[in-house]
Amino acid sequence: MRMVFRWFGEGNDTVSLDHIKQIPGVEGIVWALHDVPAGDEWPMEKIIAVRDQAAAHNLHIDVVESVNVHEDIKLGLPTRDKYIDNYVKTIEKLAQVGVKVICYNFMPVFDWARTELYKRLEDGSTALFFEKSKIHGIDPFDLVQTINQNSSLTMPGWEPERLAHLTSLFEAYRNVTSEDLWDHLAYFLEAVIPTAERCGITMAIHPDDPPWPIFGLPRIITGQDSLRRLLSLVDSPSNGITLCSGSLGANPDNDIIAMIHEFADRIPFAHIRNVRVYENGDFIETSHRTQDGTVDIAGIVKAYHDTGFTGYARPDHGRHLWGEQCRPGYGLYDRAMGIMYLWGLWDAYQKLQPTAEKRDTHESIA
Ligand code: DNO
Ligand code: MN
Repeated sequence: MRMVFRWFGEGNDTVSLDHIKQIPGVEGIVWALHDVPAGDEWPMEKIIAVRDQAAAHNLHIDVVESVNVHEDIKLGLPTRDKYIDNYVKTIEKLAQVGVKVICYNFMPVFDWARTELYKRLEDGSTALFFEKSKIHGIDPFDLVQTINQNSSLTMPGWEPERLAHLTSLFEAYRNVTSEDLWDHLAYFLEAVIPTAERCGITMAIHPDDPPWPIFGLPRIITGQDSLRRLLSLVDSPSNGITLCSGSLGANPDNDIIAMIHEFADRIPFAHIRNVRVYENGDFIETSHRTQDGTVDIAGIVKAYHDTGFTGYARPDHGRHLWGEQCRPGYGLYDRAMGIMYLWGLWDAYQKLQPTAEKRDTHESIA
């Protein structure tokens, strides 16, 4: 398990590379050019700037999260080909600086969706929260109108400046079924995977978060069956998965341990975090510790250990602690503690039963 840490870039993150460097066992950053719009080709000089910043701290840039997919690709519009072209060029450039894994997602319109960013937990910390009733059964067109009339209803991702655009996006998705979305994903992967394979890069899809359709928009990467289908779209080692325990764990029917065993050789990147799912389907993000949520993090780390996982892993979202002002979900403290919990589990499993990875290291030393 190779530990990495998400970093949003100079001036765009409250956590510094100096901080990251001090977390035990972190060897690289998970990064992206957050100021480049989805669909554009990434400029080489900006890529090199991040590489140099990381290198100055002895951190690698092997994992990119995310090169975002333009909506026209997800919608299957004729204009998609030029955005796919740009995507292919970006893959080639990232390969030139040594990138190994590109995380992406195929969620229409929204990335992760939550109803509250700072929900108070019993311990006084705050965390991202999803209240099902606030989202389900709501017609997106009504919602846009309601938000337009009452700005206090604004939710993350629903900032007023996005709203005009949102209405037309919802309009565009009106007749896009989940089968259409699968077709568009297959078209995208058929176009980009050969380049990724030639460049030694693995594309790693992030599951939908939460893993079910919202606002009438289709969502397709939701569990074990859909991950199996994803892998079958293009049969290549470069067509892989970012297995996110928190996203998938929001649906208690998802057996993440079974997924790790089934897809072991196709998971180049693991997101490991916990959530607490309530009986009514609401969920809140918690500390990484197994007992604090409803996802069996200890069992998940054991599954990675038992399958000889040699990929990259990062703690995912964390709570906001000790008054830290940070990007929602991306503070320093809880993610750093999360890493120590993951290492604690990993090291204990390694001591009890060394995996292939450890045996390899021993052999190469001998
Ligand atoms: C949620 C997070 C996501 C993730 C993107 C990947 O679990 O990891 O925000 O970064 O969906 O594209
Ligand atoms: Mn994740």
